[in-house]
Amino acid sequence: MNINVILKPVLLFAALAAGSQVNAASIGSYAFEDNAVADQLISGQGTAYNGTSWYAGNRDSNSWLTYTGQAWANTNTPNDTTDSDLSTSLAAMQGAGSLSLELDFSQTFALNGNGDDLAFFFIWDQTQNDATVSINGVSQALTVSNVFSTSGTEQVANRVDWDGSTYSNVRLMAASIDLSDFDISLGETLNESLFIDLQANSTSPMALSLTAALNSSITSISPPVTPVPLPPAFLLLLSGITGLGLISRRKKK
Ligand SMILES: [Ca+2]
Repeated sequence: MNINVILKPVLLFAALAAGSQVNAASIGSYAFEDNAVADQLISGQGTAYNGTSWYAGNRDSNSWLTYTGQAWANTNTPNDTTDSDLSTSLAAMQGAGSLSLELDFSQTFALNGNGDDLAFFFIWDQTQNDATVSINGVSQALTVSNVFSTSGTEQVANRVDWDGSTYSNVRLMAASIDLSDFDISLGETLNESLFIDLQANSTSPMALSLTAALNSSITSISPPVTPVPLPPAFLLLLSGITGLGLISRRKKK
């Protein structure tokens, strides 16, 4: 049992509730600012399960439905992947098709710093499942592995409610990416949402519980703007306008 992971969701939530106060947080060997959690689910496509309820996302209508046991009904956007709690998640289930989630950060900007920049945390065994991240029009399959502390202790998720039971020591896995692989320059912030596609190829749910920016900035940093040379046609037009001006001035005389 790992106390760090048990306490971490509580500590994260406390920092988020405090607002502007920014402190360092960590999950195993992954370190990030407390407010650097993707806290917005912009849209979703496909069927999701959170251990208790089923949801269906429709990106075109930017809406979510939930299953009442008899029919699908409108619902608010589920927040299981956008809270700061590792024990809650949205999952793609075997046979239910792929689940695509569009995520964003509202309190910070993910920054392309040195090394990996974004970490995705999953619960349950993901060794047979697939996840693909798309940013800036570039897609990359995630390589997911167990999470360890800096001293080498394997981390787990606790208090996971699933199918009517509460589980401890649930396998915690993570994958990280470098924004340089997505055509984002070093020192540049991510100024758009990111997409993650989840596919369960096994009976183990492909369950995303939390996304963190390992490098972040409270202000948007754009790459330096290089001057655009004027096209030759525009220069010709400009000289034509100047010429007309000269003619009209001559006519007035
Ligand atoms: Ca990087």
